[in-house]
Amino acid sequence: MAVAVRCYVGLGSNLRGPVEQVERALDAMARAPALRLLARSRLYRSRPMGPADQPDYINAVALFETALAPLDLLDELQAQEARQGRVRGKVRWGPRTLDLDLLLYGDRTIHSPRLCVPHPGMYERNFVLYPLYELSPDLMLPDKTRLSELLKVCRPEGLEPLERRGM
Ligand code: A4P
Ligand code: MG
Repeated sequence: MAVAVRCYVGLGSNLRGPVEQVERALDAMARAPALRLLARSRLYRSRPMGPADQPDYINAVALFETALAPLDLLDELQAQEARQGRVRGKVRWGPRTLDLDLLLYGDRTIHSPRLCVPHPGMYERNFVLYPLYELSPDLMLPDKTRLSELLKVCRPEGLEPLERRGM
C-alpha cells in the first residue's frame, strides 16, 4: 500500500455561484474515497488576477492526505472540474466555474508536461498564500522557503475573508 502524502489544493471560481462552486468541490473532495480531507481554509473573495473584465473570485485552500500518485491526483482534480462544468476557454486566466490547482504534493518538486509542483504561481498570489497560512503557518516549501517569508512581501490588497461556513 502506497504511503499517504499531504497535499495542498487551491480552489478558485468566479462563475455561476462561486461560493457554491467552491463549497461543492470541497464536499466532493471530502467524499472522494482516494482523498482524506484534513483541513480547509475560510473562503476569500479576491480581485481577478489577469483580465480585469471578469467577476471577483472566491478562493480557498484545502489540505488532503492521499496515496494517489501525483498525476492520478491531477486526474481526480480535473475530473471534478469537469463535473462542475469547467470549459477551458481560450483566454489565459479567464473566468471559470472551478479551478483546482495542486499547490504542493508532500515535499516533492515535479516538472512534467502535465504537472508542475509546487504550483509556479503560488509564490506571489495572495489568494493562495493567505488561506495557506491559515492552515499551516509554519509551512516550508520544498526549496526551503518559509511561507511566512513569502507573506512578508505579499500584500493582501483586494483579498477579503468571508464568514466561516460549516465544513
Ligand atoms: N498543470 C500544471 N501544473 C499544475 C498544477 N500544479 N495544478 C497543468 C493543476 N494543473 C497543473 O490548467 C492548465 C494545465 O496546467 C492543466 O491541464 C494541467 O495539466 P488549467 O486549469 O486548464 O488552466 P488555467 O487554470 O487557466 O491556467 P493556469 O495558468 O494554471 O492559471 P492559474 O494559475 O490556475 O490561474 N484570480 C483570482 N483572484 N483568483 C484565482 O483563483 N485564477 C486564475 C487562474 C486567474 N486569476 C485568478 C485566479
Ligand atoms: Mg489552473
